[in-house]
Amino acid sequence: MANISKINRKRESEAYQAQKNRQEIIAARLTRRDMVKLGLISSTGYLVHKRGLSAWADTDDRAGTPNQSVSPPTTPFTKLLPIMPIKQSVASLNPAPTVTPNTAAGERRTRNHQAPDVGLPFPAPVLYEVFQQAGTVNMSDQLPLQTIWGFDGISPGPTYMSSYGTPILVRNRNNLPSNNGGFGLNSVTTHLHNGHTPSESDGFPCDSYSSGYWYDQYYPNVLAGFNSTHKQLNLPVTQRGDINEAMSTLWYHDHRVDFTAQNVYKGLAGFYLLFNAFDTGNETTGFRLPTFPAYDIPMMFNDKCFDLQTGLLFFDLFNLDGILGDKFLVNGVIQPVLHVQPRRYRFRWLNGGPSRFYQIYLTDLTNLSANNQFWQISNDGNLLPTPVLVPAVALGVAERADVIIDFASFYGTTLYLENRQLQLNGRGPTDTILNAGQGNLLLKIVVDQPLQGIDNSVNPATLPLFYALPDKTAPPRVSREFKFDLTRDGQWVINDQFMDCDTVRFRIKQNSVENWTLKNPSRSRDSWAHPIHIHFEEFQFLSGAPGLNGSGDPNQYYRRREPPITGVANTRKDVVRLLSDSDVVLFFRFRDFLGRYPLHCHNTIHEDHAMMLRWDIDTTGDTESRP
Ligand SMILES: [Cu+2]
Repeated sequence: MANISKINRKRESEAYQAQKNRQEIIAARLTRRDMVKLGLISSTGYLVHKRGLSAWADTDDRAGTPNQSVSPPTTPFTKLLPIMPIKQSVASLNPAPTVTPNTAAGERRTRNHQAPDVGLPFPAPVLYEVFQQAGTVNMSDQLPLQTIWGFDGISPGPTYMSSYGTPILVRNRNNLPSNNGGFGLNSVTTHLHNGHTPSESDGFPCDSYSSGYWYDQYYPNVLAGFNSTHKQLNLPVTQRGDINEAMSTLWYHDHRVDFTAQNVYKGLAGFYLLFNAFDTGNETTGFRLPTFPAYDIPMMFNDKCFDLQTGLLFFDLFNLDGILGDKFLVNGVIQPVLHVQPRRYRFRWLNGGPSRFYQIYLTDLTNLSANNQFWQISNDGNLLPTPVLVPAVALGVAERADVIIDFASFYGTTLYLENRQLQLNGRGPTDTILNAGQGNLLLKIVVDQPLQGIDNSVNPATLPLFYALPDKTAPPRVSREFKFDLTRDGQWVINDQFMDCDTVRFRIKQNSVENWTLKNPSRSRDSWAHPIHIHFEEFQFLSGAPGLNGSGDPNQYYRRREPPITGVANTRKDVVRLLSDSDVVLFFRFRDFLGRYPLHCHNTIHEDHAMMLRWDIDTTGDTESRP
């Protein structure tokens, strides 16, 4: 034991020294090109080991330190889980919103709002104004106060509570400071992941704007198909569309090209919930899901690093694999506590990144052999056809899962949300699921509150039916193939090319069907995994769905080849965990709006370096099969 702890101390000290050296390079403002000239970057694109720059120092990363950072110790479970405030609308905006960009008044939008073109009301009936600004927060009582960048100065930002049929307009004002404290760029563009949003309001990565300017974003809150496959002329335009395309748990975050990882890590992210006549937010109506916000709690998971000496939030600009933090936050606080009543709760889980893959279990530390199953009711933004009983939920970056946990039989018990996915570096998860109690404890849940009234929420064990799945048998107009790969010099590419704002890699014909094959050719078992996100439309799997949560065998979640699609995997999604040596085939229908959108890896480090591409929807489309 003594030897192991001595080795661990040596590795910690090496990792810390490497971190300090990298900070000095950051302070010196050397560009990547400067570093290549100075010999600080190797021919494979990585920081050289011998100068004590690599996070891996001289250790073998497969067996070595399980984290790339060494943060100061913190005492877990002393602070309550923050519940983010609900964003309040405003009666009016000054100046009033305009269809054409109001450049003279400081707006930085470049295209007209499409809403009037498709018959949607303009201005939207509900208006918001949000300020992106610096804020000071307490992430742990053992750490100094941290400066974050947040929507309205908090992180996560306020939660939007929206309804289908009611379009909203959000005026985003960029009031971020020029002093970034070591990382972050005060130029932003906000993406609503995965809204059915017209391009000019989608937060396209290259639609960024500087501090002092603003941008109006129109969110139609309308079902996909409203202007195409389900244009029901007997209904008002805001009521049209395919109910089987309804979404529930979305989130918004900065998407600035090349700086998404830094800006989101700095705090620019929040929840956006969509309700309708079925998913009402009231457990006595519709699908009778637990009432929001009393029993319906959004939870954003992030892992972060803190400087060992200063205790300040640290972002390693030279880690190009993906950043793994050794501190686990839920809603902006390290390892918080939640007190609950003995009844059913809906938790909305979101992996907010930057890079880690989670597999989340419900652990009782006094009974480690217990299999505390719970109900998964959604996968990314939408409800499953019916609840699925699962032992755990796997989440790549940006994936969401809504779950229902019934605490009725746990009164007097303390439970933990535990991430048992072993991951050793930012490249992707290992195949190992740790034993109960050996993983990362994320949240302490104490079932000690008196039950208030009756639990009127639906019992998932009765297998209530939510939405059906949209048809996916229509033949594609085009089939396209995308290879997610690493170049010899350590850069990420899609079909051997980098992101370029001005290059339209392919054009989709509006309202057409496409089949996309996504391939990850990396071979070795611990090599790259990519959580791939496609904007604007959800997809369904035609083959190869990874993360077959409903199988009952948690270890199957990360097997390379999956059995036929059933259970949770048979659903709509907007992120696919593209594991090494795997490929998937996806069904898409691109409807309703025109314009530019991206496809990218949501390991935000990969995204920024530059595993992303631009595609456009227009009225003619092309037939590029390998764009
Ligand atoms: Cu990636």
